[in-house]
Amino acid sequence: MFRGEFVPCFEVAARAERVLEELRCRQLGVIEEPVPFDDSVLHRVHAPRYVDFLRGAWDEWVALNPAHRDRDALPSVWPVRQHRSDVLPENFAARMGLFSFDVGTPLTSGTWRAARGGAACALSAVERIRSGSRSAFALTRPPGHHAGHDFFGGYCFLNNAALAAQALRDGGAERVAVLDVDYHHGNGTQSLFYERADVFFASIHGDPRTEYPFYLGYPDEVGLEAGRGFNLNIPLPRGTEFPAWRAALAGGLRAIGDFRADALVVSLGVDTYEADPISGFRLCSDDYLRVGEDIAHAGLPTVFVLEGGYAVEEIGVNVLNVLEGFEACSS
Ligand code: Q9C
Ligand code: ZN
Repeated sequence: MFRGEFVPCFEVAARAERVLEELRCRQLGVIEEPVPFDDSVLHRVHAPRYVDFLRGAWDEWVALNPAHRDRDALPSVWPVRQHRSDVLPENFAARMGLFSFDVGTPLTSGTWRAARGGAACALSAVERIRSGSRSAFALTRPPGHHAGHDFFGGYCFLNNAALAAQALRDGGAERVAVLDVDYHHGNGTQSLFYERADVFFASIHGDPRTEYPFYLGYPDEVGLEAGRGFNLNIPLPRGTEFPAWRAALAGGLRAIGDFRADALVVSLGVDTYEADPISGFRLCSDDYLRVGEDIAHAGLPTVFVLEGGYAVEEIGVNVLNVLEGFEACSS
């Protein structure tokens, strides 16, 4: 749902297929299926009642009316400030609104399976790191960084990067950094770790004064309580080109270095690309090689998690350029 009409979704299965195709083509590392996991792992990041909702949502939607079988579910009503979010309504639409923040994120018949599969990829990538690999890439789709403790939006349902960061912590890493380079601010990830000193969140993104998700991502958001000083937002204006973007990346990486992280999770969105249909930065395909190199120079075990990137034709090349640049500088 966009500007009052139904339009084709930008977040499509072909995105993942293009990345997989390019992965096969460049023969960078080994490609593995994710390892199964128990849903209780999701509760390390997400509220149980939220996970329960997502798991059952499609069947509930179809139970309301069999005609819903070929219609996406979208929210239509939301609690705002001073409304209650402690009581769980019985009404399906009311629960859907409680757990979401935009009307552009349809829930479809395959949503739970795909989101859960993405979470499995992120957790399996962490396992790879734990068994000694320098890096692993989770080919996740739908993306995750807009999903919070109990909300979906921005095409995201389960926060794959946050699940990876938490799994690294649970596996013994003392300090984990999340570097979010997607065009859009990672509002879900930031809010999950905002009061924590063990997970540093740094994000480079379109200025929230004009860019989605609008309500978070300003530079004065530095963390709260124990988390104070462990959140870094670097917003840049629409139209930003690679030299300025790269300088912001250097700033993010410097902060991560000062934090003395044991491991790094990269929320890898390539919607910073010049031809992205919904974003406003101007990175070129070759620039992504430099992005990978710069990230590699942090010298950390690194889990890459795919986020946005909607120029479907070029998404594979752009993602693989990051991974190839990283690889070239880490062996
Ligand atoms: N014209 C991620 O990149 N607004 N999410 C779309 C469409 C929502 C992007 C406006 C963008 C969400 C993970
Ligand atoms: Zn994005």
